[in-house]
Amino acid sequence: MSRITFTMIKPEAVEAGNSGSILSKIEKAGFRIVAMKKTLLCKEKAGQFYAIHKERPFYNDLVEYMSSGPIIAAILEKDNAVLDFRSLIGSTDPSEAAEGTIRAEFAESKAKNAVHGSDSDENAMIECNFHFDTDERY
Ligand code: 3AN
Repeated sequence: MSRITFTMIKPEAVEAGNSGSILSKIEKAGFRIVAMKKTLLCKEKAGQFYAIHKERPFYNDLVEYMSSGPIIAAILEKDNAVLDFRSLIGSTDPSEAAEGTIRAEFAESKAKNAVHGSDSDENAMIECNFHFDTDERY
């Protein structure tokens, strides 16, 4: 089991000024920030990142949304990182997210759901490498 996962704080949460509170929750839950940057994804890059969802009906809206404003991308480290981070963020749909989770507190909707979290060790590696070079990791 890998100790690494990847997250993005999504545009609506950055715009609302919730980045600090979200990062605080992440650190308090025992994750170490290995690499982090605030960046604006162009449509092409957002499209590549979510290529796995290309056939889903919400793909175009998702790409539009994720390129609509700055995001914060980060690599996180902890034992059992992928699963523990999925528990910390809660369900994709915030109305189903458990109390105390990041999405329950900060997500606006299923589309604007505050944070991304990798869904497997394999995808975590792909997503970390998509956003960061190895010399950016401490
Ligand atoms: P999660 O982010 O919980 O892993 P996925 O992988 O199913 O969820 O979806 C990726 C992203 O696509 C979500 N974070 C959300 O922004 C968007 N999304 C997923 N399902 C929907 C939906 N039914 N309508 C609109 N956007 C969606």
